[in-house]
Amino acid sequence: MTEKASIESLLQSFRSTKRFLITSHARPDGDAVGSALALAEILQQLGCETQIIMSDPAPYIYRSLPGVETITVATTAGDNDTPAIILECDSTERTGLKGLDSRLLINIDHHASGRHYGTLNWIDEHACAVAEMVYRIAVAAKVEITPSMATCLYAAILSDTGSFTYPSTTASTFEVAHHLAERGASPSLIARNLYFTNPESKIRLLAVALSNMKLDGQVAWSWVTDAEIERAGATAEDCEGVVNYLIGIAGIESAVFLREVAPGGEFRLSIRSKGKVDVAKVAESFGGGGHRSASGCTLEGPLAVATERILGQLRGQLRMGLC
Ligand SMILES: [Mn+2]
Repeated sequence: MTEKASIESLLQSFRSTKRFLITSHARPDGDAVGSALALAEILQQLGCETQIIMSDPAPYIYRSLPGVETITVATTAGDNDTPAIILECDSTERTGLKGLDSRLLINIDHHASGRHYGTLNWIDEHACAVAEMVYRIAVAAKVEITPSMATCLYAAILSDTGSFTYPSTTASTFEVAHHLAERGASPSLIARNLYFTNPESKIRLLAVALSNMKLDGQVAWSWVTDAEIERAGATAEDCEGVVNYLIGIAGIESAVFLREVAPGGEFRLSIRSKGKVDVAKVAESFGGGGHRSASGCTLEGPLAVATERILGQLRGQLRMGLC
């Protein structure tokens, strides 16, 4: 289906439905939170009632986004008759919410790993963020792009493009950003809220993670244990973005950061690539997903085993590419 046809069928559904549940993945990122908030506003302008439910709260740095207080944190999706719009998830399980499967599902995603599990599906892996797709819906629906909507969408795009640095950043990304800035998004204020309001615990945890760093050839990796997270007074959320420091090293092509989820148990992995390695494929081979240059998955511990498994895959991919 073309983009125009996909958006048209979404708009038909939006116009004929009174109430929507909006959700996104567990441990929501800036794109998940910003896009959900902006989409809720679009739907409200179209006369729909909306409820945003997520299985985890919005990360600290996104708590200044307008409307963030309307997000309900719960483990079940509530009323079975309410159609659900699921943003950037390749399955209903990814939401962390129970009770989604027996209702009308609208799936909007920009991941290469996206699957057509919904009643309606719009997957555009070329979109720099799901927020870009939500923006296109707003334009097609001819709703007013308010300053709060513009702020949420701009923050989502800024974070999901790595501050306009990932390969997904194109001229059209800047066109969208340009329009959002015209509609009331403040680039400097949003950047301040995203990058200069970190909790102290996040920087303390970063110090631990960087002291654990190892380099081998073109691969960098690091980890934090459950005990180290606790000692730093940090949370799982404080681990977001650590991997970007590792991939920032000259000569490194691929980086991985492992966070212990439970003592001796599982590790949550964030994987990055500068382009030679397709880390979406690597994550998928372990049941995860994401983009070519940024992905994630979960591996069983202990740490040495999880590390060897992921490094084996990354080294294998680098060898295959004869890099
Ligand atoms: Mn995204």
